[in-house]
Formats: sequence, C-alpha cells, structure tokens
Amino acid sequence: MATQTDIRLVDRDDHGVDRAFRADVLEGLGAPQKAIPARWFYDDEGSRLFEDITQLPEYYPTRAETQILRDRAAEFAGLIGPGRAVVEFGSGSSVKTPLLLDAIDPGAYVPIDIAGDFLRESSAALGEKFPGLPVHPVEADFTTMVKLPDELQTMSKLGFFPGSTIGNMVPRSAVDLLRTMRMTLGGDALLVIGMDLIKDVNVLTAAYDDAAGVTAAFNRNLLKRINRELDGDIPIAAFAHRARWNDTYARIEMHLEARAEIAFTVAGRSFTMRVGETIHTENSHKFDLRSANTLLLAGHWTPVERWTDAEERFSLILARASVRRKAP
Ligand code: AVI
Repeated sequence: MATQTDIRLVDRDDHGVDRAFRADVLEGLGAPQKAIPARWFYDDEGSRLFEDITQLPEYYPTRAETQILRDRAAEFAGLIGPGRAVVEFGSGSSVKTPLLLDAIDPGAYVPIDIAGDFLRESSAALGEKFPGLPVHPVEADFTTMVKLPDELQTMSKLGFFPGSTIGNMVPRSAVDLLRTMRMTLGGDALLVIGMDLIKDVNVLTAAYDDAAGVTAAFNRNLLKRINRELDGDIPIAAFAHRARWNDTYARIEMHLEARAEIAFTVAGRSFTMRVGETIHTENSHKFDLRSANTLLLAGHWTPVERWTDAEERFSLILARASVRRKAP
C-alpha cells in the first residue's frame, strides 16, 4: 500500500474562495488587455478537459513526449540512477509518469498540484500501479517554494515537469519558477523537463484549435469557473475561442473573444467588453535548442542531455541543479 501524506497549502477565505484566484481574475479583467493566468484553467473539470486534449489527433505533444520516454528509458536509468524521490510539478498523467517511474527505480513519488480532487484520484491510481512505492501527494501552488514531506529529507530529488508546461509562462515567470523548483528540490537535484519545439504554424495552430472543439471548451471552462467560484454572471456563450501564433515571442496565444458588446459582474465588480475585445487566457511558448538552454541556465539548471522524438516535434531535457561559479 502506498503511503499518502496530504498537505493542504491553498489559501482560502471563510467562504472557501481561493484568494489568489480572485485577486488574479479581478486584476486581469481590470487591465487594458484583459488577461488571466493559465494556471487557473485547472479546476477538476479543466484538468479532465486537458486530459481529453492530450488524446486529440491534432495535439501531438503528449504522444511525442511519451514516445521519447518509452524509447529512452535505458538512457534515463543510466543518467539518473535509482533511489531518488521523483517530485512531479502537476498531478501526473496516467501514461507518462509510470514510464518514468518504471525506467528509474525511484525511492518515492511526490505529485504537487492545486487541483486537490484530481491530485488524489491520480495519486491513488499511481499507488495501485506501484505497490510499495511511497506516494506523497501535496496540494499546493508549485510556483512558490513547497515544503516537501519530512520523510523525504534525506533522499536526493528528481524534478519532473513534462508536457512543456514551462512554455505556459512568460520567460521572466519561467525563470522564477525554475529557480523556485531548484530551491524546492535542493542543490543535488536533477530535473527532467519537456519543452515543445518551434514548427510549422499550421501544425501549431491546429493543436490549439481542434476540430472537435475540446480546446474551446477548455478555454471557456475558465469562465464557468469564474462564474461558479467568484459569483460571476459572465455570458459564456458570447465568447469565441481563438488560438493565434505570435512569431515575435514564439508562442501560441489563446484568447476568449467577445462576439457582442457585453457587461458582467465578478465578485461584486462590474466589467464591460467591446465586440472583438479579448481576454488573453494562455501563452504556449515553443523553443529551439538555444532558447531552451538559455532559459534553463537562467533558471539555475545546467542541461545534461536532450532527446527529441523522431519527427523533432518535442524535446525532453535532463538538467542538473547549477552550482554558482564566478569564472566562465
Ligand atoms: C499544459 N500545457 C502545456 C498545455 C499547452 O500545450 O500549452 C495547455 C494547453 N492549452 C491548450 N491546449 C493545451
């Protein structure tokens, strides 16, 4: 049986409202270009919709990354070694996480996520697959430093941040997150991180605007969450899903575009939108070899090895915690 330590770190008010969510939404809707951080997509429904996205024919990243994990298991084992506590930033997928755990013979598994129910479900499923492996789910916002369970203090850590979730942050926040991860994991840590690659614009836009409309539902679910958790009355049907490539910043941007003149309230505050005005809901940055390495180095991680899938759509990088040095 897996050991399950459940530490709750999300800051809620007396009515159960996540204070950080409310602050981000109110600030974002009040800005000249309305924008809400993408991490708020992932309530239980958003996490489920994202799992559906990973199965879509247009959404190649999950398949490409899974392929790398399958094909390179022996190389991971050789470079990482046994006995590390695998700390996954995000709840973990039922396919990728077992592939990594199978490859490296870990000492423990610690998924960190803000979506508590989803976290508990996926941790329980993982615990069944790996009887005897201590599993310690931590409900927390991993963009701030997380105190790991005491039982793991003496184990070296391996951070696992697959899926190119790092690409959902602007470079400044990505660097902050990488540095925070290094602090959470300790100076002898390793990190396996997925980074999606720059490619044909049509392939990229199709991956974020699928024919079945699952990504559109994922995007609109953010509005549902706001209405439910922040006492909002946003007219969800008045918004269209948009996915655009921004070549200057090498990123796909997702927006919710008002198709009519609208007015609504959220947490007692009033907002209006003009026709065509958007709420910017996500950036998904894409990388090449150099931009990936630069980002990691700025985040205090030194790249050790890099793998891509056969079609060079996606990369997985192994990095070690950088040691501060004065000379080049
Ligand atoms: C989680 N993250 C890496 C996904 C991505 O590809 O940027 C989120 C996503 N948004 C729309 N589709 C998938």
